[in-house]
Amino acid sequence: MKNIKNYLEGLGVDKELVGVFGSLAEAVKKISVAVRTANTGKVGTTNSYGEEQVALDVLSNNLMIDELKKNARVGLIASEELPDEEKIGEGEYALAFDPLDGSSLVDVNFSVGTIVGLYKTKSFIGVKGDDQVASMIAVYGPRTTIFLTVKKGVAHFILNNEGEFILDKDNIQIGEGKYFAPGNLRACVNNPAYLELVNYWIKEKYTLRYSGGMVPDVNHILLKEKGVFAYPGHKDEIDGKLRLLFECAPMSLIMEQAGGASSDGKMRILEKALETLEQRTPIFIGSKSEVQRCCDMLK
Ligand code: AHM
Ligand code: MG
Repeated sequence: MKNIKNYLEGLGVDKELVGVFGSLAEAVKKISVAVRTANTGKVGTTNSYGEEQVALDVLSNNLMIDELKKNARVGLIASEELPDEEKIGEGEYALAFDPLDGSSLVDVNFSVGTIVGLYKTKSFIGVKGDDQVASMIAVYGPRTTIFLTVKKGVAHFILNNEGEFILDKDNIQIGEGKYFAPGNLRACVNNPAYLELVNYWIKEKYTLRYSGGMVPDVNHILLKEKGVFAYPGHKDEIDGKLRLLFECAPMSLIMEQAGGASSDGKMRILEKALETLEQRTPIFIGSKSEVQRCCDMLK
C-alpha cells in the first residue's frame, strides 16, 4: 500500500516537493472535516446562505494557509480568496489555489474540491500553466480523494480511516468516449455554436455527467478516462467564469499529463500567460478528439 510520500519518492521527487505535498495532504484532510461539519447555514434566505458560504470559503482558505506557513519550502501564495499574491515565507515553492471550489454546492451536499498549482516563481504575473512543476485536485465527496501530477503521469489517492492517502490508481490514460459535462449552458442563448455543439452531444447519445462543480466533473473524466467538460464564454462574458490561475491551469496540467487535452478554443490553456490573478478563460478539457471537436465547432 503506497501513500503519497512513497509514490513521490518512487518517482525520484526531491524531498522538498514531497514535503510540500505532505502539507497539502494535511490541509486537504482539515478542509474535508470542515466541509463535513462546519455550519453551512440554513438554506432559506439568500443572504444567510451567501454569508455562510463565504464563511466556509474563508475557513478553508485559512486552513490551507496555516498548513503552508508551517512549511519552510513555501514562499509565495495566491488564493481565489485573497485580493493579491502574498509572501508567507522564504521557500522556493509558489502555490496558487482555490481552497474550496464549488462552495455554493456544500449546503446541498454535492461534491466540492480544492485545486492547487505549484510553481517556482517570485510572482504569478506572467507565468504560464506550463511553468507549473506540479498540480493537485482534491475532491470532497462520499470519499476524500486526491489526483496529483509532478509531470510524470497522474496518480489518484483515496483517504483511508487512518488518515493516509493511499494510492488507488496511477498511470491514468485518457482515451475517447461519450460523456459530456456542458458548463454555462446559459451561453447557448447568444452563442449559437455552443447550442449546436450541445445538440450534437445529445443527438449522438452522449451520457450527461454534470455536477456543477468543476473539480468533480473533471475528476469524473479522469477516473472514467474519457469525456469532455466545457465552459465557454459568450457575447456578454467573452471569457466565461473560470479562472486561469486557480482553476484551469492546474486541472489542465493533470489532464495533459493523463494524455488528455485542454484548450480555450484557440490555444492550449497551459500556454496562456497570466496577466492578472483573477484572469478568466473559456475552457474545453478532456479527451483529445472531444476537445478538438469543441475547438472546431466553436471557432
Ligand atoms: P466558484 O469558484 O465560485 O466556486 O465557481 C467555480 C464553479 C465551478 O466549479 C463550476 O464549474 C462553475 O462554477 C459553475 O458555474 P455556474 O453554476 O455559474 O455555471
Ligand atoms: Mg473556484
